[in-house]
Amino acid sequence: MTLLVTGFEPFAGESVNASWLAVERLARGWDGDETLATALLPVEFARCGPALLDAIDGCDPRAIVCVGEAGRADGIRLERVAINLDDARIPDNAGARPVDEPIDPGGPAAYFSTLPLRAALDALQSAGIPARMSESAGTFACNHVFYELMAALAMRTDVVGGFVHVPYAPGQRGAVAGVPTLTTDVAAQALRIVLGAL
Ligand code: PCA
Repeated sequence: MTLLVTGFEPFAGESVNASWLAVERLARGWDGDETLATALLPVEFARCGPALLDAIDGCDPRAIVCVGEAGRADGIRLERVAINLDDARIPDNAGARPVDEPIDPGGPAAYFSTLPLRAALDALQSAGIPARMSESAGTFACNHVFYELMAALAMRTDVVGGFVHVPYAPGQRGAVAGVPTLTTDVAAQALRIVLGAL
């Protein structure tokens, strides 16, 4: 069986994205029984969903965990709900800045994650990793991908999926004094734990 984990390209003037650093680190140290597939998604409203769907088609996973960076998050955020809304505070990497736009005008208002989030949270906390449930993945590209993921899985009972936000990695531009960070090693360990809860 295959597990698909995705991360994002850098955005907002950063040269790296903590989510992709963590996914790369996870993949490098992977020794699980299942095959781990990874994909790097563009921070572009128009292209991130199709890129995710291509990756899913390419590896036929039984579970999909999309990972994004949430600067200023103080720990791992297990996203519970994707909402049908694009509302960008800054332009994406292609210069698009949708405001107050539905992702799918005919779609439901929201979808819930189908990952075992409670088990994942308990395991993260037992491992001493700062983590919490989150009721909003925002209204930028991460929520957009999360919504498109859950829409694609809505008719499938054989595949689970969801979204996890990680804080900045140390050394990122946005990680100025007072902003919490999580090392890439710990973020990768957190992703391993989330996969272990499946
Ligand atoms: N974080 C952004 C988009 C890409 C990423 O890593 C977000 O939270 O929407």
